Amino acid sequence: MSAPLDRRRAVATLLHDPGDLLVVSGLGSATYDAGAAGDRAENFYLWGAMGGAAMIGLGLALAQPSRRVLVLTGDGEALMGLGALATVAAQRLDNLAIAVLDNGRFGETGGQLSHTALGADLAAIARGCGWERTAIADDAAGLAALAPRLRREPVFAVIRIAPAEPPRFLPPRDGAQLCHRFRAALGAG
Ligand SMILES: Cc1ncc(C[n+]2csc(CCOP(=O)(O)OP(=O)(O)O)c2C)c(N)n1
Ligand SMILES: [Mg+2]
Repeated sequence: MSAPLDRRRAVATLLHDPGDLLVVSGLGSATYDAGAAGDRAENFYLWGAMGGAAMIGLGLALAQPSRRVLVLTGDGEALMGLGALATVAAQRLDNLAIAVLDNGRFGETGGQLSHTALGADLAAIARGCGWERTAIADDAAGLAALAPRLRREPVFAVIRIAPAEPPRFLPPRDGAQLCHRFRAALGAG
């Protein structure tokens, strides 16, 4: 059996050479991972709004149909906004993908077991919500195959990562600044 995926390395793989990919990262660890992979204006970090990452990604993908959007978030964050999966699927967008970093834990708040460690299957839930394309990556080969799909397909992916927490990497936290530079990167002034 291969080693469980390290979250920092996994996200570095997903966000390698990102081009103009728009990234919405869920609060806490997913945001640290996205920042550690390389802070950029096209990253919209959520420092709160738990449960809202998929819906923010949806709004962005609707508003920017010519851009690709990747929502990168945690299992706990995704579990808090499950209804969003049905709403996103119903829109049948081509330019939005969701990747859930699933450690089976609420890592940020002390590592309490999440529902995915207790029987909930997010990929199956997404399929039940109408997502036609779902994927699970739990090793390096699976991740390497998934990475390009996240840039070109409307896929909901679960990436099973080890529960270990790397040191926090804190990208910018000023919401107004993040908003302005993101808008500027979109050419929205
Ligand atoms: C509404 C709300 N409830 C709870 C929290 C506290 N909280 C912050 S991050 C987090 C857990 C996030 O878990 P997950 O998305 O799986 O991230 P990871 O395990 O990668 O840290 C919790 C419970 C919060 N910030 N907002
Ligand atoms: Mg988690």
